[in-house]
Amino acid sequence: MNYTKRRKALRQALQGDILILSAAYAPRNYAANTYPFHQDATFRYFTGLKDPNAALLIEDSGKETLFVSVPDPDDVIWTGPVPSPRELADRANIENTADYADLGKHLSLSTLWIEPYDFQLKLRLASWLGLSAKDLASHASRELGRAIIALRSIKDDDEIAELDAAIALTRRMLANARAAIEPGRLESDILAALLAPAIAKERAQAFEPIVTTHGETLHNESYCHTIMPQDMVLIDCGAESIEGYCADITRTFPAGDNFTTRQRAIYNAVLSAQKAGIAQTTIQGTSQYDVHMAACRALTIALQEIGLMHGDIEESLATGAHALFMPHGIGHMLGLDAHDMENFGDDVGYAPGTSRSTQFGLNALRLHRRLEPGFVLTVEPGCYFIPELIDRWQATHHLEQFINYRELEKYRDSRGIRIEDDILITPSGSRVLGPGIEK
Ligand SMILES: [Mn+2]
Repeated sequence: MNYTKRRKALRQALQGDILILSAAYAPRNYAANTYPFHQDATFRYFTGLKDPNAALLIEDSGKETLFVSVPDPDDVIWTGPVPSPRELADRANIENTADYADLGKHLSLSTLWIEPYDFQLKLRLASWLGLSAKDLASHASRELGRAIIALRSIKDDDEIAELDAAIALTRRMLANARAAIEPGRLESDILAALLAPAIAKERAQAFEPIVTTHGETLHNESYCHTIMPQDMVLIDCGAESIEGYCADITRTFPAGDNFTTRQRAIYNAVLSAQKAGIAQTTIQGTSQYDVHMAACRALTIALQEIGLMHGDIEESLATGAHALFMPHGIGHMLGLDAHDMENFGDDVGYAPGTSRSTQFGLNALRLHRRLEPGFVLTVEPGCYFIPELIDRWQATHHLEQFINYRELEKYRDSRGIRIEDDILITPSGSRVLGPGIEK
């Protein structure tokens, strides 16, 4: 990774001194017992460093300084030898070093920075600048955020190689998990099988994996259910590469040898939506909104064939009736974060002058804008049967001109299916990243 080139590009995009903070340790129950440390993706993007309590200051003159905490000599008994500030700066090819404790003296109200999402860092930054934490948002530099987004959105060949490697490892995780699926086992048994190939390679997870027989709960974080013969197991997971790039893949497997007839019909509906979405990404100049709608159109057509929906397809799409079955967006950016750069809010996914729809379903579309070569994004349609949501819509006959509630009664316990792959936009179309994962 060419960190020097990235920093130069950032400096040339803006005028003023630029501050970029590393992440800090987050305490679990007291300061020295911490959650696993995870570096801030923007700091890592510009330095490659994985160390906490550091900061990069790029001055308008071009002078670059790495601020690092100077360790207490007695820390060596707990941590072993740690690299010196000079060694860290050399790794990132940064000329100057300074003590992190002095950082505040080098900042002014004209320094450009992005608002931290970590409350510890919010408080530190506020005290350095003489602001209150609640006033940080109004002083943060949206231009700096946009300049960072512009750089991080376009993945170069080194980054794509990392993403391919992360997906290759994720493929092995999914194969290991799939082989472990068997009625009578717990979801947590499958989680253990899923994680083993990554742990053996000392690789972190991009996010807490979802391993569930209740795929209709979109961010299900429990692993307590026993797998029953007619269940499906939905696994949404992603390993990190050595340099911290994230995979994000979802597959849904039958608990037994085969899906039931109804499960197969729904699976094929989701697969047709994913194929339509991926096909849309190959069209030059398309937007992720178009990808979303292409997938929703295919899903609506398939659900009409099953008998769960009816009525005019385009009218149905315009009202968002399909969101009863797919209440989320088609996908998001992927990179050093699984939801890449989402700490910058909708500046990542929405072009200036556009904003999120308020329609149920479309309001969850994180990425909307025109797709450009170098973008990496997910295409992850799903079909879910959320009994509480079905009941709520049915009680008011909501959009019944497009939804066949009587037929839906037979499917209400069908739970959820999602299929997700990671896509690179290329100058001539798009490519599904990774070695190909069976679906
Ligand atoms: Mn995803």
